[in-house]
Amino acid sequence: MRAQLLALATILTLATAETAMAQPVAKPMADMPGMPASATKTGKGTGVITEIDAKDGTLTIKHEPIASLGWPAMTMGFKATPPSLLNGLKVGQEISFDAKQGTGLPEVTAIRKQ
Ligand SMILES: [Cu+2]
Repeated sequence: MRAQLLALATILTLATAETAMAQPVAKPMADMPGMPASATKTGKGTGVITEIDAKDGTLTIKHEPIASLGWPAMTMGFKATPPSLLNGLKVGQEISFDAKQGTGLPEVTAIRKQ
């Protein structure tokens, strides 16, 4: 009985760990499995700005899936190219944007207010 409980606890722990790993988090796409960092790809997306760092020229967007990039819906960080794209934007704003994924942090190359 004790061994069975132990096995059950192990299964639950593994299941919890797997669920935690599936949660969308803001991080470079290069860290994500199945996303090759070699070729540069582009795509258009829509989403909501959840964070802006004007000093670093970066922003975080909770975006809808972008098929051409193979991205599911998630919240992730982008480099604004150029950083002036961030001018006049606010957290909570709905935007559409052009994204570019090369090596390193994905870039946003155009932002349109919705
Ligand atoms: Cu993403």
